[in-house]
Amino acid sequence: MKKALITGITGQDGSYLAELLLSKGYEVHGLIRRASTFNTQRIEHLYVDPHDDDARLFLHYGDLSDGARLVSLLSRIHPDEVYNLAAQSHVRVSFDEPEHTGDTTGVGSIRMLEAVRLAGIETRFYQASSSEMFGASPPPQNEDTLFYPRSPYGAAKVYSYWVTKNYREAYGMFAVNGILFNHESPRRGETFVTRKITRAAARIKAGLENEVWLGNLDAIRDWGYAAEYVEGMWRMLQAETPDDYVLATGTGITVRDFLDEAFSRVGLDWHDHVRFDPRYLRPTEVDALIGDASKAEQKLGWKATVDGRALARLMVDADLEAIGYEGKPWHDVVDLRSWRAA
Ligand code: NAP
Ligand code: G4F
Repeated sequence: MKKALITGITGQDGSYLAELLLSKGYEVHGLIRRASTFNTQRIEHLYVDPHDDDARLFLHYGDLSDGARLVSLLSRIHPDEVYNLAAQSHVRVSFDEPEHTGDTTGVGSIRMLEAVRLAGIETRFYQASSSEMFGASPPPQNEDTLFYPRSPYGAAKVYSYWVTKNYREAYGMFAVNGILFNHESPRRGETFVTRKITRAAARIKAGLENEVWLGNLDAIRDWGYAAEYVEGMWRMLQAETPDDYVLATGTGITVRDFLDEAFSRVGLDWHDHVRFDPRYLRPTEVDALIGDASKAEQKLGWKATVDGRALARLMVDADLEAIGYEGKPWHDVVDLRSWRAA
């Protein structure tokens, strides 16, 4: 049985990846942070009491800021594959907490790589690199595009990208960078723009609220479906040789287009509900990210099938369901409030 260690297992991607690896028969180990409240909601459905004989998911307390703990865990677990997904992953927040972002999203990656080296284990290493590294470089962006990060988050990811490549070259480690463009899902954190929009569309439709405050609507993003992207991560670690790959849909739409699609799904006009708050602007913005994933298609046989508009519909439906609506098309429900009261 293959063993994998996932950092960031409680996050959006970590939960889908854990699901995928368990379905492939792996024993999965996850690093989780100690918190005063439960932070494992996204993986609750996968959890089996570790005392049970058939348990294959094991969680360990740890933090990317604690290098010694990472060494001891890696020495003990001896994973065949390590997926380093943990990070302070919010771009806007990285302007508020630049030092913390550098410590986790940047230096955290070299702590993981160094832990693999010091533990003296043979393992394949995946680094969650990001299209934010391209920043101001115009689209389409691929593996050869110049990095020009526009945030402390983007700069920290560039550092992680290069140390991953360096450990591959310096120590012959099977270490790869997955340069992933934005990918979303019903499990997306509620403060990223897609989820903020789909959640608001559902709640406004249900009469639970009436407006949502947003920042820049002109930014273009290449939004794909997270459940498909974790398959690409896994394929990168199954390749014969280590290499870096872009994963993207190849189609970019604006935040405004995403709003249109999400609100139309529930028969609303977003102009009636969206308000502008400059708090959500970034000191420097990334105007347009549209990826060219042809290398991943050719070498890994990976291709995205869900684009940004389909994703908006899928996420709105899931958010309707989350507030009590049970899966019929939205137009079957004339007024969710009366439906809920019934
Ligand atoms: P996410 O939902 O924000 O999850 C981040 C995960 O990292 C959570 O499990 C979080 O734990 C954990 N974490 C944060 N700081 C940590 C620390 N100091 N030590 C240990 N764990 C820590 O992010 P995601 O969307 O799944 O993204 C996964 C990775 O891919 C991230 O590295 C992100 O930067 C990168 N990425 C994401 C996208 C995207 O569009 N989603 C695109 C490109 C790259 P808690 O649950 O306790 O907070
Ligand atoms: O949803 P976002 O916060 O995602 P962003 O900044 O593109 O970063 C995400 O994708 C990266 C890959 O390119 C990941 F590496 C990173 O970890 C993260 O997952 O913002 C998308 C766009 C931005 O242009 C932002 O200015 O939406 C714009 N936006 C407009 N109003 C907003 C809002 N973003 C947020 N979060 N909240 C708003 O109210």
